Amino acid sequence: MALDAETLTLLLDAVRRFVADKLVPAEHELAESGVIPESIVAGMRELGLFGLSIDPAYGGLGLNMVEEVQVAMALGHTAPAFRSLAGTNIGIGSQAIVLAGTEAQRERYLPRLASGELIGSFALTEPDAGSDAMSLRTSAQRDGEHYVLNGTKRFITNAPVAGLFTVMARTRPDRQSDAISCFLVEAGTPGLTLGKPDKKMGQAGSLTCDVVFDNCRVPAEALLGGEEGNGFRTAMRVLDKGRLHISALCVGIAERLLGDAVRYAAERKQFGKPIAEFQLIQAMIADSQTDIYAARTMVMDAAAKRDRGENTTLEAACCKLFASEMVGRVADRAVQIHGGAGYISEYAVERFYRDVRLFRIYEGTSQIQQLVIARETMKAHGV
Ligand code: COS
Repeated sequence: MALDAETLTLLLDAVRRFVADKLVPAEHELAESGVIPESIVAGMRELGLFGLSIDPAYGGLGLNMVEEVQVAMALGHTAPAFRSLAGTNIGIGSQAIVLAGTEAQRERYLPRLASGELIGSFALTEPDAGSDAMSLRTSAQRDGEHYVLNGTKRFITNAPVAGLFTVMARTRPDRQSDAISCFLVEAGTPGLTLGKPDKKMGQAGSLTCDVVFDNCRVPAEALLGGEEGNGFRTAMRVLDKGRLHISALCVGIAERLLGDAVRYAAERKQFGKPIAEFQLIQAMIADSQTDIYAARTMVMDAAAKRDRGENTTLEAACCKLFASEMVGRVADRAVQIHGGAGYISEYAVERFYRDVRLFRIYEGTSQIQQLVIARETMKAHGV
């Protein structure tokens, strides 16, 4: 469902103001403490950020993809850990229920995910199943009116604060996509425990940890959609959307980094003039601006295609590959323009340089995006 133009403008203005007035000033403190203040979480709830992609019938804003990516770009202008808290509810933590849940599952979870009262978490990755998601070993065995889950999930975003886990588990041992099913497991279920929060290279405040299932018994109604065998395909569909959202976030962060670099270049004087007047600095500015324009255009095009109901597996992978690599290049140039200051944590570019490294890895590495793009391209050519 699309918002009218005026409502969308008001929403984007409100998000941009919230980012500039509340989040950017709190970035440094977040990096030091790793904790998002309650007042900021409350502000995010008030803006409706947790429910961006959830239908208004369940209390969300029901944005279409073109609208959602614009909000993600706006949120990219600050430390990505802020977006990450709402990010799982917007994307991988809610979309399996939106796409494939039963009406009872939607009614039970979507309103609380939309309000941010409940944090959702997507549990696919395992110690021995990363890029090869289909090799996951977590099992779910039917036992009367229950399933019993056993296995370990790794690097699960927002797991330390999640109230609900969307868990991909094997209901058959063979390597077929329909051997994998999806379960909605509530935090506090006996047999579900969490590992210690991971210490990461960047994105302090975005929490990840292991999720361990040890004879964790869930009612049969926890099976997503009430049907076994749809878990893998649902996960892939969820990732198609998630990859577009992450691409938009990369665009927003790159815009922020270029803004920081340009302002620094205008202030910093060497050889008697601002370094912005040197052509070698201008070349880096120009390359970053070109990169951002290309990525933004790709994301908007793919989002519009998705809104028209077309399959965007190929486009989402192209966007994720290009935008995540692009923001890495832009961050690198931003550090270079800052010179020695760019290596010092007082300047935001040092932190962003570490933060953006994750985008080339999670929700599918660059190499997995290349694989998907090549497969889809060959398919389109009948090969
Ligand atoms: N949408 C819907 N269905 C999809 C799909 C998509 N985007 N991609 C694959 N599928 C379906 C296929 O159609 C196939 O269905 P059938 O078994 O009914 O024919 C099934 O899923 C298996 O697909 P495929 O054969 O392509 O599986 P592979 O094991 O070869 O690999 C990749 C799939 C590599 C693309 C997948 O494992 C992947 O994306 N890995 C990265 C995982 C990831 O992003 N992890 C991040 C953690 S979550 S933050």
